[in-house]
Amino acid sequence: MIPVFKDLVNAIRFLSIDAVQKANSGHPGLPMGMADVATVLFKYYLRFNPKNPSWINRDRFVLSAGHGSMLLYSLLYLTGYKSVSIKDIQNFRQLDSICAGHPEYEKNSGIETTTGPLGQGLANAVGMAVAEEIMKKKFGTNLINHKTYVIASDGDFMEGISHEVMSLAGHLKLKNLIVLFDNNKISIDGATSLSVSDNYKKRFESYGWNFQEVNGHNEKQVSKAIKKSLNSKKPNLISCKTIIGYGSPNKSGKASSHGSPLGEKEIELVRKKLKWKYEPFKIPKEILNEWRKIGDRGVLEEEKWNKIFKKKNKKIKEELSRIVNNRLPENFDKLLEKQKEKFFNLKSNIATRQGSADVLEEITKNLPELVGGSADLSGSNNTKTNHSKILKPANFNGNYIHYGVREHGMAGIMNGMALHGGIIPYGGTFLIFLDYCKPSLRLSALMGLRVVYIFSHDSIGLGEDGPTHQPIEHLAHLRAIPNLNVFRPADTIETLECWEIALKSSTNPSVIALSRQKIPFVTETFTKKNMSNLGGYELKKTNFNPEITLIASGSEVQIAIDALNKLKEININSKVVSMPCQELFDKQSKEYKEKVIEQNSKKISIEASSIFGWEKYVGSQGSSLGMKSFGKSAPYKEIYEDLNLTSDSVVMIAKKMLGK
Ligand SMILES: Cc1ncc(C[n+]2csc(CCOP(=O)(O)OP(=O)(O)O)c2C)c(N)n1
Repeated sequence: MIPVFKDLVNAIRFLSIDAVQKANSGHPGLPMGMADVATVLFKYYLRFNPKNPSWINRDRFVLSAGHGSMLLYSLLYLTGYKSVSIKDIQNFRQLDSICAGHPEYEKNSGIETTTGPLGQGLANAVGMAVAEEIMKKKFGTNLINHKTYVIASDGDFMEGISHEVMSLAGHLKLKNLIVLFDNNKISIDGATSLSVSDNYKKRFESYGWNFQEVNGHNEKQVSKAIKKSLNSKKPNLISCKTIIGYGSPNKSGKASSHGSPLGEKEIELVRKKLKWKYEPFKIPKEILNEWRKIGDRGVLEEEKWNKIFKKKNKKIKEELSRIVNNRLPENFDKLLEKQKEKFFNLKSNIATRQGSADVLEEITKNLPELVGGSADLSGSNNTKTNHSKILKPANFNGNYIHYGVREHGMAGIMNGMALHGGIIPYGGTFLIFLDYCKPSLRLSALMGLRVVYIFSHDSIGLGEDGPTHQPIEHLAHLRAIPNLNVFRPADTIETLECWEIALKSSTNPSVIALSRQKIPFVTETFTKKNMSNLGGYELKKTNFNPEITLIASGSEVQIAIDALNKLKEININSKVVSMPCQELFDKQSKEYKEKVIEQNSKKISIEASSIFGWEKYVGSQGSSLGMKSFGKSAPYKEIYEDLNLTSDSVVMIAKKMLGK
């Protein structure tokens, strides 16, 4: 038997429907409908090496419509990735199988990103395409020059994030981005005409994209369209008209094939219709070999690339492997140390957003892999420095992105850049607008990506902009997300320390929450040690046996210090613990934690934010001073007074606690 194109395609279809049937859950419709398109892509165009899924110059393939995960797992198995075996496919959706319900990013596996929340993959792909262009500019077209392909579905384009990222991609002229749209006009509730009447051609063309439309079941048409995209000057969208659940006599073209097993009887009918006479999970040797040959092509591709790489000068080779392997420059620690000393000598009473700008001024000069940006708040977040060079349309010689007012897009794009490798993304907005980018931030944490979120204007301390702009529940919300460090530094020293930790955290994202208002310098003694790395530490105390432990973060550390001084005047001994990062403090030893938060003392936490979560430090006998309502519009000092977030309130609480 000599396999033909249709045999390769049907291998995907049957692996997918049989796996979904065995799991008794999953989405057969998309893999059945997009199997032709995916086969054209993998057979003729995609440059990838299953033997080395991390090859830096591979084409990226993103399945944005993550519910169609069996399409991806089938492709990985068929082309010979070690990460996905036939056993894994048989274990689709079972505990610890790499073939999870929706694709979950795993380094070196061929699963390039975690998808499932619609629209996210599209955003990641834009980030990957940006990263590719930036790295190409740095290392030259013969080292970095690849495409980013995406399969996206109706739902991806309904989501708001798609508008944000496609608009930016069009603006930037990301020509190496090719999106294959599974235009089957069906979603869960039924026909997409229930909710959409967009003119896709006009929509995408108005963003500055190339638009083509083809029959997604016609090999030649799909291939011709991809070929045409390869030489375009703009991002490309190929609308592939497909039939969801293709091949199913009773369910194709219907929402019923979208998200549940077809059923044994229907699968039998599909087998007959598509003339597939093989048992579930049995791919005939000839067909498997044909697929494996497609995978093997990539070995040669990478070998060719390796030869070019070897001929490059030492500096380029070392720099590329340094950034791809997440290593910071050798002199990096020294630079920070010097800056820390400078900050300590200056003792500046400045807003932490300004402190962050001072840190960035130094690191943007010395860390070429750092790519910053802001969602139209550059001057407020202080993310742009004298060494920031702006990325312009079709000109990627830079390290700073004006994302426009697109917080969600920014976060999804940052994930894509981090996933691509060779880039450390940071991006800014106000902490309140976490609400506008949280779905992507959650995925940064889930995937364990080094992405740095700069969230300034971190409390009622921002003042006059009022309650719409004053975050209340946001820190508690962030602290509830696993694998995320939430920093709220108290002065320039802590700000520098938090930045250092964020840049060195290669398996988790970081949020650095920064004040708008000026705050006093609070560090008492100079040490080279990164104290913020302990999460919380003793900053000041009046006696060896404090009766009160005051725990505060960020701008409220000063309130704690004032309270300590006032308590001293009335002969109450206390101590102040600065807690820039609860997550890191929680990781310390029991002894350390009990030493810092004196067990025999009464505890009070102070933070201009929801008190939710502080119970774990103050205990049932303690007290938390914070926000129980929304904020107010007024000069910030008046808001603090009005809401009793003052050192006098702390003193009153302390006295009451001690019965004095
Ligand atoms: C952000 C988000 N909202 C909702 C869902 C649940 N969901 C999964 S697929 C889907 C839509 C399916 O339609 P389409 O994208 O056209 O996929 P197809 O039916 O063609 O497979 C929805 C609403 C999701 N995965 N992500």
